[in-house]
Amino acid sequence: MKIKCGFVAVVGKPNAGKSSLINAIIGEKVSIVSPKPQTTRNNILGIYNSAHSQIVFVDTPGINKTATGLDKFMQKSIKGAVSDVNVVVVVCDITKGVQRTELDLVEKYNKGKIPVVLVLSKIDLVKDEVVFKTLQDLSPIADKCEIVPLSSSKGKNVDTLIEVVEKFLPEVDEKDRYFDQDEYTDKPLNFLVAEIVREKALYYLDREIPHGIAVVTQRFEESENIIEIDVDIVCDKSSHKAIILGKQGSMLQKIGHDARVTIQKIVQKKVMLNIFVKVKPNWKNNLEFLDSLGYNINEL
Ligand SMILES: Nc1nc2c(ncn2[C@@H]2O[C@H](COP(=O)(O)OP(=O)(O)OP(=O)(O)O)[C@@H](O)[C@H]2O)c(=O)[nH]1
Ligand SMILES: [Mg+2]
Repeated sequence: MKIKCGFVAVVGKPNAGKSSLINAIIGEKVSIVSPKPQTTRNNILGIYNSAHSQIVFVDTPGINKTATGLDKFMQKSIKGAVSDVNVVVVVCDITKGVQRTELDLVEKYNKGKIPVVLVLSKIDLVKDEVVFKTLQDLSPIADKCEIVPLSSSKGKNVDTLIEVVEKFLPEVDEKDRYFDQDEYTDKPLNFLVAEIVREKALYYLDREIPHGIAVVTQRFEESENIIEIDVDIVCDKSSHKAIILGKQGSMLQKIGHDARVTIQKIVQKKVMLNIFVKVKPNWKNNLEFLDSLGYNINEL
């Protein structure tokens, strides 16, 4: 039997709702989400499987121009994601409106003959009139892309996006699908665990601190009834370490508690989570350390 099968890059500004959209499509937590921009740091695959299709969505970091080794890795990841895909989905937060960045992306991929879908995200936050008006304003580019307004939080119109994307995908023999049908991401559980700790840290910490941390899983031991996990939160300065720990360890306790609850839901097992905070000055420019985190610019 033939199925529709292909790769779809999901790109857009930081905080546009890319990772939320991929989680809504897959129905599992594949990629972490936070109210702060620059949450996603590397390309993460979310694999959508249905009876008649397999669509591999590539979540990417938000488009941004800054200069540390990590930032360069993140921006190169986006370029890597859009080379060789069947479709590009450009996500635009409708509450911010469609701006130059999104229009330029549509133009660029349209010229490169890659089908483009412009997603207007977070429509649950605006009145219907705003959606109509935005669609009207986009009529000059309507021949260059498909436009899908949707809400990942409410699951509204997410199925429409899947239908639109499937139209552009090639038909292949079902035995030629890229991944087994029960796979839904390319990342191992210990990566997701570290990301969930980073998600909770992003939620609780302020200013530059959440963006100045990396989280690494050091130990992941599963026995019949329990999973024991050790993770390091690595930060730039000892003053940051003090804030991450909080008064008598209260901040770390909150991060650890929330992370454990989320991880337990995913693994369906009791979890013992130990978090250690370590200082590694200027780690964002330490290529060896970035490499150990999986942020290897040479592999893109
Ligand atoms: N109300 C509402 N909020 C949403 C929706 N989609 C995403 N959000 C919120 O928008 C914020 C950013 O979402 P993310 O999915 O992390 O955005 P992103 O584009 O992946 O961001 P980066 O990884 O930083 O580039 C989070 O607070 C989400 O909860 C939606 O459909 N409705
Ligand atoms: Mg993201």
